[in-house]
Amino acid sequence: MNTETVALDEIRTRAIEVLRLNDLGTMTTAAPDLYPHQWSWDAAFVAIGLARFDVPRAITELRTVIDAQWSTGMLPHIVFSDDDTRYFPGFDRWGTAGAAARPEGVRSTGICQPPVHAIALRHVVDRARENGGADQAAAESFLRESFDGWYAWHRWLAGVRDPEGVGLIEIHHGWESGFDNSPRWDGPYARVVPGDVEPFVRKDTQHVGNVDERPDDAEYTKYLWLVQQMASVGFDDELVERTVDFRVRDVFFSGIMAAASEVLAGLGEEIGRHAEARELRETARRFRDGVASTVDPDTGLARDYDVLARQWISTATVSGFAPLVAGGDADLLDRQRSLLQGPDWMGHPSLRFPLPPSTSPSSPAFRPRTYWRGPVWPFLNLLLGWAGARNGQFDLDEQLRSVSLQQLSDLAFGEYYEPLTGEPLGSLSQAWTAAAALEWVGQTTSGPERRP
Ligand code: 2M8
Repeated sequence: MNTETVALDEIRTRAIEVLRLNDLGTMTTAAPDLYPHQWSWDAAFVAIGLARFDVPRAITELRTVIDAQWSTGMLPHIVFSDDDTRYFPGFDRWGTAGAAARPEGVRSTGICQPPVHAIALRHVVDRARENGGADQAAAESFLRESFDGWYAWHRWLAGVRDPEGVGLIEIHHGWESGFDNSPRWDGPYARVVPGDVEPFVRKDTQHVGNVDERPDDAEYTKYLWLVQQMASVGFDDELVERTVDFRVRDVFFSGIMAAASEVLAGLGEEIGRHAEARELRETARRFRDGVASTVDPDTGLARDYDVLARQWISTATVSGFAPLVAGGDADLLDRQRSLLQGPDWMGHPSLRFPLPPSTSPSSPAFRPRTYWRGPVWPFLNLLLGWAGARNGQFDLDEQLRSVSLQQLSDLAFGEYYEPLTGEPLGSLSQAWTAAAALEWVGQTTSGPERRP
């Protein structure tokens, strides 16, 4: 056994331990202390990792996500476990108890996160088919059983969050983007003026090494104000849009929407759902075009759009690479790939590892230790690598995979990493980081199935 194989075996073993540590049976907590519940897009990445060693458990993870689906089609961003002690804001504070569309018996929030789920389901089905036998039967049966749910989710997003058909998803909270306190949202949040926010005591700051890594109390007050606004109208889709002080077309969310709609179309075709597949391919095209239309000709980066202020958002964050995720025009993808590998991003000379930081180190908004304002997020690199391989950019996929594995050989499975020092920050034993590691190790050891 050479050194690389030993290291990979160890990463795999420890990553499995992390997923087991976070396993509550039917859901995997996003992190052991900081996040003791199931988050929607974390669960999708977790399912990708689980599928590398336990296909039935990967199916269970996705089943928990889909079982929490609201009658509108929305998938809530958190499905709460029974642990009401360690996370704020918990189920009671969300005010979703009386929301008409929430399925009875499932405690959840009333907002959503990016739709990575179909991409996860694709991975689960592929791993199950490689294994054959009971795994294959279970995954194929789950695909048939759950397809209508995923399809309804995509229809809800396309219809309710892009009613004008511009090919961009509108979000109503930074938490919906998953990039919570990214400098992308500084402009929109600067215009949110909270009314009376009920008093609160945060818990997140107790679980990280330094409170400066997390959003501050003023930011949290705005986050809670938006929740209160949505709760005041029972999380009704139409009323929320008219009420809430944060309305932004999120380009990265939209890129994922394009990619996942294409993937879901392919899964639909495999089970004979041709009409739905045609519609999903059309949805994918609409969002690919929508994402491409936001690209700033000066910077080459895609942009969000602040609906209330009628302004483009041009901060240099990794979300500017939404076209790579969405797919589409070969020239645009080539330009984006060069930009990503260039000196403002992965090629920046100060980086410990050549991996994309969440904000460009060349931007004045870059904060290397603060959550979504600069650190490297391994799960995002998995997504970018997957997209790169799908786009035929195998060098990008390979670089992201091999360098990320070097970074993760510290075995801390940090929530995010300091880009200049490589230090793990936020929560350790973060589930989707372990899952990303498992997927990368699996790709290396089980053969180059995604490469030419
Ligand atoms: C972070 O977000 C939650 C709120 O949803 C939080 O800070 O309390 C984000 O990184 C988000 O993208 C992620 O899904 C979640 C759980 O890992 O944590």
